[in-house]
Amino acid sequence: MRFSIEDIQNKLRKNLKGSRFIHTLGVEYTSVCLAMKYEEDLEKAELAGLLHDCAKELPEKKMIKICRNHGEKISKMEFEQPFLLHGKAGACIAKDKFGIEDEVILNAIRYHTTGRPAMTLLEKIVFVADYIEPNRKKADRLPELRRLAFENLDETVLQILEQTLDYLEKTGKQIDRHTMITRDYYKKLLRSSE
Ligand code: DGI
Ligand code: FE
Ligand code: FE
Repeated sequence: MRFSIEDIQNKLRKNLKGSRFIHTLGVEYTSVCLAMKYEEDLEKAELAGLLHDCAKELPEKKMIKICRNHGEKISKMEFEQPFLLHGKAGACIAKDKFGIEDEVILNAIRYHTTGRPAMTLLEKIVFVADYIEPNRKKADRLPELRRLAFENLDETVLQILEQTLDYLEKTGKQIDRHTMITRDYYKKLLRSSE
């Protein structure tokens, strides 16, 4: 069963707290804007943006259970910090509850927190939209990153990863190796000639 965008919005409106729902809509339309710029399928971008955080508010135990039931690998780090699983769990829910079968959409949801090396265009769009959407207020250099996102998507991915790692280091948070591996990949891709 495929749901319309409006059906999905209505379900999420009921299930997410207000600020999370507003963020979700921000990622939805920012993903569509980036899809226009980079010629990605608009509907895929809209669905991926809309559903990217659909598992974010589930109890941690439930996230682990959903991932287990779907055969998703759970690393030691993800066991210790289950919020890192909300992308994987979100992809499972998008499939089961919202009828999304397209792996390109599911992967954009799955990898939106840490990213991964050689992301697809849709993965990069959702990763960047999540960070720059207009309701985000706290990150540094947002005006600059918002402009850059429409000029050079890979460079924006790299700068977001560097800024995120900087923040995690400064606040003493544990760093998932995938965040680092993704940063290293984009650094090599973009800075290797320097
Ligand atoms: O779900 P959102 O808050 O909209 O955004 P998100 O899924 O990108 O999650 C953002 C948070 O994830 C942000 O506070 C940084 C954090 N994060 C990203 N990579 C790592 C990480 N947190 C830890 N502990 N380790 C990581 O490697
Ligand atoms: Fe998220
Ligand atoms: Fe988000």
